[in-house]
Amino acid sequence: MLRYLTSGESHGEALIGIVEGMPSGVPLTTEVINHHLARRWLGFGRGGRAKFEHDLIHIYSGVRFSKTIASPIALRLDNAAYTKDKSGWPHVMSIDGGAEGIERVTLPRPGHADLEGARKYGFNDIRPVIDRASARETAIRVACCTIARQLLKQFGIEIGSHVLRIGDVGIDSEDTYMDQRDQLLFKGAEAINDLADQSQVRMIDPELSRACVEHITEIKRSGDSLGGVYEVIVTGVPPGLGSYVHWDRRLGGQLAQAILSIQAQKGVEIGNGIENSSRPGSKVHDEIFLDPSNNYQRRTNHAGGLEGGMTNGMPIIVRGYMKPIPTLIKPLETVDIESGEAQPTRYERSDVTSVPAASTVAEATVSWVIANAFIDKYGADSLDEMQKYYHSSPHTG
Ligand code: EPS
Repeated sequence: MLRYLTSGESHGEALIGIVEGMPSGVPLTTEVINHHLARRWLGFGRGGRAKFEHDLIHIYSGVRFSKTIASPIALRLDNAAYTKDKSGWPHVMSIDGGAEGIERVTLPRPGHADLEGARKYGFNDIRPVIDRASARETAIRVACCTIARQLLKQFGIEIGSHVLRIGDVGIDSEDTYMDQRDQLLFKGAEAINDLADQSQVRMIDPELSRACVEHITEIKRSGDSLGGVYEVIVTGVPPGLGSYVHWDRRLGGQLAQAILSIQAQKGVEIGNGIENSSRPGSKVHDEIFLDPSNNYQRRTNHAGGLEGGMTNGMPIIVRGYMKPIPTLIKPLETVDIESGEAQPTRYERSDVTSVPAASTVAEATVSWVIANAFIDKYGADSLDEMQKYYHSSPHTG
C-alpha cells in the first residue's frame, strides 16, 4: 500500500511531504515534480501570490540516480511568501516564543474553515486555521502524487484534465465537446493536457477560453469569486482495478474521496453520472462487443470507465465541482469571535478563481488512487517485478 503525509502552513517556512510504499526502480527526477508544480500555477484569475511563488521541490531521500530505492521519500517545498511578503510571516508564524505583538484574526469568512476550525481547536486567533486549511497545501500533494503518476507512466497509464466551466461560461451539453475530447483520448490523456495547458483557463475550446477570461475579469471587477467544473481523464487503465466485493474497495468511492479531499470541492461525478440519472437505461449502459482480436470493447463510455467499482478498460472520467473561493473583496456578513459583534468580513489577498489549478491537483489525487489500486493488483518490491506480474496477467498479458 502507498501512503503519504503532508505538513506545513501556507505562510510558514515550508511544506513537507513523506511518501512510503513506492517500489524500487521507478524513474523520478526533481524536474518532473517541478513540471507538475508549475502546471498547478496555470490559470487566469489567481491572486498576487502567484507572481512570486515559484515552486521548486527539494528531494531529500528515497531516490538515487533518478530512480526510487523503495525507502520513504522526503520532500520539502519552501513558501516564498514566508520571506518575500511584507507581512512579517516569520514573526506571525514563529515556532518559538509567544503571541505578543501579533494582530489576531477574529473575523471568520463564510465558506472557509475559519469559524468551525477555530471553535473545534479552541483558538482565539483564526490564523492557524486559515494557514493549514489553505489550498497552498495542494502544492505538496501534487509533489507527492507525481511519484504515483511516474509509476503509472511505466505501464502506459496517462492522466490528463481540462476545465469544462467557470462560473456560467463553459460547455453546456455533452455533445458539444465529446467528439473533440474523444479524438484527443486516442493519443492518451496527456494530449488533453498539451492543449489545456496552453489555454489561460485550461479549456480545450479557444473561444470558450476567451469568453471565460472576460467573465473572470468582470467578476473580479465586481469584487466577487467563481467556482466551476473540470474533468480528469485516465487512459491506458487495465480492466479489473478496484473491486465490487467490499464497499471500501470500490474505486468510484475512492475517486470521490480523492476529489472531495481537495479544498473547496463540493461535488463529484463519474462519467456522465448526473445526466444519466435522468435518462432511461437503454440510453445509458455501454454495450459490449468483441473486436477482431477477441478483446471486449464498449461502444460508448457513459459509465466513465467504472462498472461495479472496477475499471472496465475504458478511460476513467471523473468530474469535480468546485465552489467559489470564500475570500471576497465584496464583504459578507460575519461575527467577530472576540466581541460577538456583527461585522463585515475583511479582505485578504486572494484568487478570483482557481478552478484551473484545482483540475491539476485533481489529476494528482486521482493518480494516487489509481496507483494504489494498481499496486493492489500488480504490487511487488521493484518495478521490474511489477512489470513481470503485469505482463503475465490474463487481463494485460
Ligand atoms: C489561499 C489564499 C491565497 C492563495 C493560496 C490559497 O494565498 P495568500 O493568502 O498567501 O495570497 O494564493 O494558494 C496558494 C498559495 C497556492 O500555492 O495555491 C487560501 O486561502 O486557500
